Amino acid sequence: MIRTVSASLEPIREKVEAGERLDAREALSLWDESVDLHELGELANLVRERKNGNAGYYNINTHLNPTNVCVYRCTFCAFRADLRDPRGYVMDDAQILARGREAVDAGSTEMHIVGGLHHQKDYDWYLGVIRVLHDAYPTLHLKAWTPVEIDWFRHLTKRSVREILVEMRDAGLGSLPGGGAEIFHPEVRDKICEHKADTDAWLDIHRTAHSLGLRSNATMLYGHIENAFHRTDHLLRLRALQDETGGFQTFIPLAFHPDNTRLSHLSKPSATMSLRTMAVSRLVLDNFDHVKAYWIMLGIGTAQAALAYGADDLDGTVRHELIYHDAGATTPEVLSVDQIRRLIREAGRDPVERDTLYHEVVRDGSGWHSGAKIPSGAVR
Ligand code: V47
Repeated sequence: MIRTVSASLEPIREKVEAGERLDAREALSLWDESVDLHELGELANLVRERKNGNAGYYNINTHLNPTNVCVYRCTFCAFRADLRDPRGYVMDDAQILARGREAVDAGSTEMHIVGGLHHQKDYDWYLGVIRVLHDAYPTLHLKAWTPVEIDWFRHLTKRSVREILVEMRDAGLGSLPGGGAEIFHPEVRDKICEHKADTDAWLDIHRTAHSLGLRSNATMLYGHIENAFHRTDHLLRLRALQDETGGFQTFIPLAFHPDNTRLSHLSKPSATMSLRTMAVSRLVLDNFDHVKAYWIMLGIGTAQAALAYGADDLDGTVRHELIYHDAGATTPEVLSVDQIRRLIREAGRDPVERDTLYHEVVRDGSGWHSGAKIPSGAVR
């Protein structure tokens, strides 16, 4: 793939309007600052609207990071701790169950579970996290473990990824979150997270999950040492896997937060960079139904604006998020349902509560159930 190219937006506009796929050269050209950001946003908005109408999705969710102790030292991570670091913690079953109770009482439909790879915890401890939560709270969808954890479990157990995923699924795993993708290109990956699951492992674990009927998300960490070529390469690798499996639900571009990391000398990406990333992602990932503006890391204002630059989802009300807050995010710890609905309405969209697998959530006083599957856009 060529590394730099600048282009007028006109031929791309024609292709997007005709529902045609952008090629690698066109995708790369969209990052050039000579391409007007707002025109780009308008095109991405057209795609968003075709796929999702005027809906602005959100869910009610809670995070659980059972430990921050991690064998890896990714340069961008402020959350991890060494084994003997006073900041290090490990939750026991009682604490995990208390978090589950709190989630259910708050009306959460989903628990997002990721954590460090603890030097002294075996695979059964991680399996137990899923099992105790699912046994106690069977209606809570457990969106847990990225390929980084699954690859670590493979290393610990010497068993196949398929076997591990089947066992996790049988214990209550509902789907996989999108983390651990960072930047796939080895020129960057080898510098920011050289030891953890490599690109082929990341993609292959999602491929295996999809073949088992587990849906998943995908992310891209941008705004650090990568460039337009690496971001384009990342999106194209995801698009190719989605062509093969159709198992991804949502793409989430993640803006790098430098505070308390080994990359703290970098500044965080600007709002315009975030909006461009959202728009380019929406235009290139023509086979993804959803693009998420994760308000925790974008900040509320940029996340609202992103709903006009290709994003159709704000993630959730979120409680107990640590990864971004440890890295300097100044967003609140939690939004109320009224607040998130108001943010979506202010941005001109109709708020729709969804579950993790994109069914509309129906609430009837005390409880909730999943209603109709949210239709996916037929037009690219
Ligand atoms: O993989 C870590 C990123 C990811 C920093 O699937 C950082 O619905 C910025 O994947 N600055 C974890 N980013 C979070 C994640 C996620 C978030 C929301 C929704 C979903 C979903 C998934 O956070 C990591 C890494 O790429 N990250 N540290 C940092 N300092």
